[in-house]
Amino acid sequence: MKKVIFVIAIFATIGLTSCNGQQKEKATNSAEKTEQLAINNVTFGVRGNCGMCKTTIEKAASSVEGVSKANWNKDQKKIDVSFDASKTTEMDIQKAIAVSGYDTEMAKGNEEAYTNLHGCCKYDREMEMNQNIEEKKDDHSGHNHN
Ligand SMILES: [Cu+2]
Repeated sequence: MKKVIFVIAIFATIGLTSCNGQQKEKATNSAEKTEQLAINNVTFGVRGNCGMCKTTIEKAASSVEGVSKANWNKDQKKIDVSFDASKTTEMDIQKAIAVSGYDTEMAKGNEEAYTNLHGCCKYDREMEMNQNIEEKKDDHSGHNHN
């Protein structure tokens, strides 16, 4: 009888061990998911004129560690950025763009860098940023039933 209990105890131990193994695997998976969730997609206004501006702005944004995607829209004066929230912040990205001479919603373009921009890139510093987007957002909130 004691022997039977001993055998059961062994099997129970094996069962627990393999169960622990599975739990570890699950934990790893959820950690990966959390990492994926840390990718933030943001859109903010950036002033600029042309394709050359686009190159400079996107290069500045992409140079920030953690930024995986940067796409500036010439017509709407806005940029779509994807970044790893555990490595950088939206503010840091806006600052990096400002250092390259371009005004963003939250950071004013560096004066010296602006002066050194190509003639066609010297954008109007009063230019409206993030065009159309704000209107769309306002329209949308108007339809909310909250
Ligand atoms: Cu330009």
